Amino acid sequence: MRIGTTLTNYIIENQRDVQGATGEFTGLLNDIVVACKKIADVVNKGDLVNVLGSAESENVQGETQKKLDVISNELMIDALQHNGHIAGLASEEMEAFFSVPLHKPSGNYLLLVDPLDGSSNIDVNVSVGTIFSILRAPEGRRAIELADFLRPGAEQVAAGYCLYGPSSLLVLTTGNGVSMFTLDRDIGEFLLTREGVRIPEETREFAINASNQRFWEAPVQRFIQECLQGSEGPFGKDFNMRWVASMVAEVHRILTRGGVFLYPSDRRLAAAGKNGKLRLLYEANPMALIVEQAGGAASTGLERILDLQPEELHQRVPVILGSRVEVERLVAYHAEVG
Ligand code: P6P
Repeated sequence: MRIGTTLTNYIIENQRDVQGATGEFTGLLNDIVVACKKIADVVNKGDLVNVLGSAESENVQGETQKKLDVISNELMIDALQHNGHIAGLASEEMEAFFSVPLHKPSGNYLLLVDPLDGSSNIDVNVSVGTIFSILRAPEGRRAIELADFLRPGAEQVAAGYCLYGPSSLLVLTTGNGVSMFTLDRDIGEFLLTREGVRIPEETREFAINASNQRFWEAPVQRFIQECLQGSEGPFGKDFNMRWVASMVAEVHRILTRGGVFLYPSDRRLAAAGKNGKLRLLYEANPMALIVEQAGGAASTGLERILDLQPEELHQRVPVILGSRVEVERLVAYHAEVG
């Protein structure tokens, strides 16, 4: 596809990749893009429009919401709910899913979204992002049920993220590779800037919150120790470490130059009844699809993320993703301890 083409034209020209796609899929992506442009604008303005800081409320996870968490969620719902391209929507910021009323125009897709991931970074001006996952809605017009959202990530029709950084970038897969689009603010369009993105098979860079080291399980302890041993250790190469505390930024770095990202479960999280920190449906699954479509791998350490059968809307899952060689080594270490 011609570099510089708009995202809308790109989707229209690639619509055949989405099985059974009609103009509706293009319309859905356009709605998501409109929301991302609005989020990019308000994130970029920040203090100028008094949107930083706490919203003085908590989300379903019991985490304090930032004002921009709430605003981003509202922008996403407003862009999606009236246009008849979805039948339902689930969001990190809402305990229950949203179902389009039966008397309103409805579409053949379900959207699952983390409207603003990494928002703890927003007050310190570090990159944040929107993550989205698209499933096909059930056949026939009926009320949407929770089970309609609880589908393995391998069933995603498309997945993507929008990274609000030095550039605002939208990264998308519809199951036929990964493409990147950069927002041209002068014309208000996302333009194709990279296509056929591939993650290097091996890496010298790992990303993990090392302050949790004392809580990690043995396979993760072993892997990170061996990375730190560098060229004197079993990997025979020195490693670099990064931790942005914004999954979208970490995944984008990995798509760009390789790497392995870990947010494993640990004793601290397990004691709180949490199986990891990241959410399966609107963080791990979309990122796993993108990473696999770029030739990488994504696992819990024990299972391929895209194979998991979700049991709850906001369930958490350990995440290890990125360059295939290092992910597979971590999976092997987990297998050794059973
Ligand atoms: P920690 C952001 O809150 C997030 O969900 C991910 O984007 C990020 O990778 C992780 O949590 C950061 O977690 O424990 O380092 O703050």
